[in-house]
Amino acid sequence: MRTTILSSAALSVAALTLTVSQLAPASANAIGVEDPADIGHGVDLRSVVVDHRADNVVVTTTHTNLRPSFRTGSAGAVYLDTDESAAGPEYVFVGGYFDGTDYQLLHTDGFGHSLWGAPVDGSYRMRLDYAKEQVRMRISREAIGSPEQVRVAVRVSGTRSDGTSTGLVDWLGEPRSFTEWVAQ
Ligand SMILES: [Ca+2]
Ligand SMILES: [Ca+2]
Repeated sequence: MRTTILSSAALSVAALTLTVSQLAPASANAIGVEDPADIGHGVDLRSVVVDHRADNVVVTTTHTNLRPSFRTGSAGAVYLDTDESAAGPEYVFVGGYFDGTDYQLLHTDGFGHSLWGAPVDGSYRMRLDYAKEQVRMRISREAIGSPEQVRVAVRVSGTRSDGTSTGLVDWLGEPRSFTEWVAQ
């Protein structure tokens, strides 16, 4: 069982979610985006906060009923777009969202498994918080080329209790759509 200690930073992100989803200025260094309850599974994506800090990009996703059981099959991919001049995402943070799974930050040449490339050599981490039903990813800016701005596209998926998973995919907004750019 993984234990997560809530930091004051995590709490401030929660507070930030409210603030930025109400204001959302174009030049924000943090944004919050909401998604409806729409897939009838615990991994159902409800909001994403992107916080572009001096040293790290922190992405926090909140879900309907995130649970530790492997039977949930809950997993996700956060695509990071760091270069406006090159179409599509340059990196993808992939991870399992149930207890005992792993995660990895990869180079990518676009959306979809077949385009995923080598692991990124740099500092990053993912924490699961079942009490808050949140997944928090911290990525060193240096690990992703110290971009001036980033935006993300988020895809989560799960498995039903009968083992099937057809249709249990939830994108933030439209499939393969990005958030607004978030400047540092
Ligand atoms: Ca949703
Ligand atoms: Ca790009």
